[in-house]
Amino acid sequence: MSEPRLKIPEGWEERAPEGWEWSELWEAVEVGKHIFTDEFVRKAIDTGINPRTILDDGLFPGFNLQGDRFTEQIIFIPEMLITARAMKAGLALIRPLLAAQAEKPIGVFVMGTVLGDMHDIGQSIVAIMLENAGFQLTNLGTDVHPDKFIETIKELKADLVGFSALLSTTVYYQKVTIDEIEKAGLRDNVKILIGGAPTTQDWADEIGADGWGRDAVQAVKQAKRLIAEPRTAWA
Ligand code: B12
Repeated sequence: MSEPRLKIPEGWEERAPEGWEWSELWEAVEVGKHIFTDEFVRKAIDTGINPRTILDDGLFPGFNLQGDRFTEQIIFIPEMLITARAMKAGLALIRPLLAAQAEKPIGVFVMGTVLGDMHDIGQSIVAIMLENAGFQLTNLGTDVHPDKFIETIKELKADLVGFSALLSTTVYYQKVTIDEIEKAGLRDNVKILIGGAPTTQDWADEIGADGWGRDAVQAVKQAKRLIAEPRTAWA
């Protein structure tokens, strides 16, 4: 494969104020300058740029460029981690803005990345979008043991739970977690949504999940579908 290149979002100028430039942010995320990223995203928010635009046009280009390099083994874990830290600095500022736009709570959603898996950028974005769609969101983070999911589902009387997995090895723990929920006698109380790059609708069907989301938009669509479906009420 040829050397990965920065993919500039088409039409970004129309979504930004006159004279605005994202290139400094693209580079900051790429090289992992998280303090600069924080400052730049604050400036974008203060300027009134839509948070989704900041995410798509401002934060993703530099992140994706490094992601492609990581996949091609041009860079390795340390470089990818500092890029992820910068990305998360930006996400942390956007999250409350999107949550503030949310409608009244439509359901309790517990999100987490399954056991053995440290990837959390995608699930954080899904969580932010679900919050924005009106779900009351608890994010358990990464490397979540099935017992932790079960404990939290019970404690919060969750309506939905979401399992993210990015590795072809850890998708197996989506199945294990579903099996454990079943064994704990909670399977009829909670709807289960899965996602992550190596997952598919076929995999979701195979492991008995209730839904699968390719991306954050689909995740919200599926969550809204599932919240309307009948399930056993919590005692
Ligand atoms: C960033 C990254 C890392 C970072 C993670 C930092 C962090 N805080 O997340 C670090 C450097 C730690 C890392 C480590 C490793 N990684 Co990595 N990583 C990536 C990378 C570059 C980007 C992943 C990402 O964030 N994508 C962006 C988000 C937005 O996309 P997403 O996660 O797919 O999420 C979207 C959808 O999938 C969906 N979605 C996600 N979750 C959920 C959940 C639900 C419920 C729903 C409905 C939807 C949904 O919606 C999201 C938004 O659209 C990918 C390659 C790539 N370009 O994708 C490799 C990649 C995933 N990593 C890979 C590997 C191999 C590893 C390591 C094993 C490397 C190593 N040798 O140690 C370790 C594993 C560590 C571990 N135990 O988890 C491989 C996996 C291959 C495979 N199929 O198994 C990939 C594909 C790279 C590659 N081609 O080699 N990685």
